[in-house]
Amino acid sequence: MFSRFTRAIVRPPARNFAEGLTTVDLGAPDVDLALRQHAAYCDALQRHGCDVVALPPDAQYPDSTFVEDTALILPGPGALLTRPGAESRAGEVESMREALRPFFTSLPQVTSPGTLDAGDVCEAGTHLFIGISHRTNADGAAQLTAWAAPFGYTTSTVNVCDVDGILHLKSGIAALEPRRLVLIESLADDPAFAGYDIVRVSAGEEYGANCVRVNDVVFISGGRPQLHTQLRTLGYTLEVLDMSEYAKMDGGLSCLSLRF
Ligand code: CIR
Repeated sequence: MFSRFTRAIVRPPARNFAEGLTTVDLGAPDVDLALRQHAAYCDALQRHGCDVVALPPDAQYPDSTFVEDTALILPGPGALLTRPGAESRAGEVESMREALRPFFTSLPQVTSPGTLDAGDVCEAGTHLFIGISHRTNADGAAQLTAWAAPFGYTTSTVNVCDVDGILHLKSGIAALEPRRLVLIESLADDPAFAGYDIVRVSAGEEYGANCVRVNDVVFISGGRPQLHTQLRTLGYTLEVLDMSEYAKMDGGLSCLSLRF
């Protein structure tokens, strides 16, 4: 079974969203459109069972709308604050600590020399795939493993440093069930995923791999018709969301919320 979410923490982008980090060349985001897309995303979270806590936009950190990177929340161990791999994002964790305090009695944090962006962590039941990326290092992965293992979680690492078009592991993978993964072609044959039921994302639709199971539906970005058909054929109900302005800043759909 997949855990059901009842809460989500989000943070709308600030007016200087375009000053955040990006490796893609899709032009500057339109902040007003990004805000409308964010509102639609929050509305979808609410319609599918989540109480949404919206933190105020924070212009000090233009990437801070991507709240998922700052903490990992798992049934059992609770919440782990991360240590983001990009220096300009390190300070985002402090306000997340305050936002999570009402919900978790203990809030440990990844410490130096470890770095971890939670966008690099894909939870498939009680197995965690951890991407070793330009943001997450082996020490960060080891700290996450030590935190989660006492609660029955296993982990494995997948090196995505040289995978084209991938900022974080979850830019190219989603777990829809404990044993079913959506994967981009360049990751689909990685031995780490052997034995899993794999939904392969067609060329040109890679951004769609960053979809999220939210209770009874799958949130997925618009404009990926083949992947939509593949998932509907498997019996999933889709909540299709326009993510164009977040894609311009290298952000996927999962990064816009912390769900628990
Ligand atoms: C960054 O480079 O950190 C942001 N512009 C995008 C982060 C996206 N987060 C995610 O995929 N988990």
